[in-house]
Amino acid sequence: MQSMQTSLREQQYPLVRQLANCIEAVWQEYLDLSPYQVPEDLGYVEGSLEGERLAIENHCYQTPQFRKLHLELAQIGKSLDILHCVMFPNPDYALPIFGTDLVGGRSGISAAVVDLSPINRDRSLPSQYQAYLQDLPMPEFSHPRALPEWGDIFSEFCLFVRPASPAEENAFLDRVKEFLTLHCQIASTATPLTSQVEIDRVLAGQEYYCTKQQQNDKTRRVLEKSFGSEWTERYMTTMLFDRADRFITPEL
Ligand code: BLA
Repeated sequence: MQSMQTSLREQQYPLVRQLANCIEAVWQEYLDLSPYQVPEDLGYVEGSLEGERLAIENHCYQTPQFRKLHLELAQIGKSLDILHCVMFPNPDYALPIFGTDLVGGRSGISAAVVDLSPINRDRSLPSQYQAYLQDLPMPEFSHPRALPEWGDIFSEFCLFVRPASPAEENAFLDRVKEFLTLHCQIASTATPLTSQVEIDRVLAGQEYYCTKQQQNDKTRRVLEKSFGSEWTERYMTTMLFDRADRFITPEL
């Protein structure tokens, strides 16, 4: 099993592999990682209902601030490589949701997305994030892409492009590293909420994010082709975009 997992990453498009390595390195540098129990049958999955083989490997961790750090690598046939990553904060931390998605193959990456998505009602990022991000120079990309209709969850700093050259691929990688480093630094010194009302607001914000992401038909279609609609629904709602349990803080 382990060797299969290692070899999937080795076979993937260089930017997918580089981004996976970068994400894990930043996590290890800034966060206090512990294992996260992936449902037994979902750590490594392979399917092929019609057409090509789809292989998925999941790497998950948790930390004091994050209930789930999820890095997923997928490969469809020999041609399509996918990286998906979401960091779900614990509901007692009013932190945005870091997410990134890379979709591509032999001829290049067609979609590269990264964002720190706000979870509060007015859809703005905390001031620490704003202050840093608004001064960050924005690299030029020759092929920006338009967000889909469900994309109202993303912040004004969301980057969504088709990187058209090795230089643009590197610029995307640098951008993800900047977002991720900032996020891990802020998170590791954040203080937890103590008010149930505020915690409930975080939960509602995370739930809205998940509901919208579950509307991504492009993800759904790819998974349904290999695994069918029932499995896909379960995977999208339990593994990709699951809701946090509502926990009650002890009376203070
Ligand atoms: C797009 N995601 C896509 C596309 C595919 C997938 C095939 C279309 C690529 C293109 O338009 O060029 C497929 N993505 C997957 C699959 C998985 C996956 C199968 O993660 C997992 C197994 N998606 C996310 C996250 C973000 C995200 C965390 O999972 C952002 C933070 C965004 N993906 C995202 C967006 C699009 C996309 C915005 C474009 C959707 C569109 O144009 O309609």
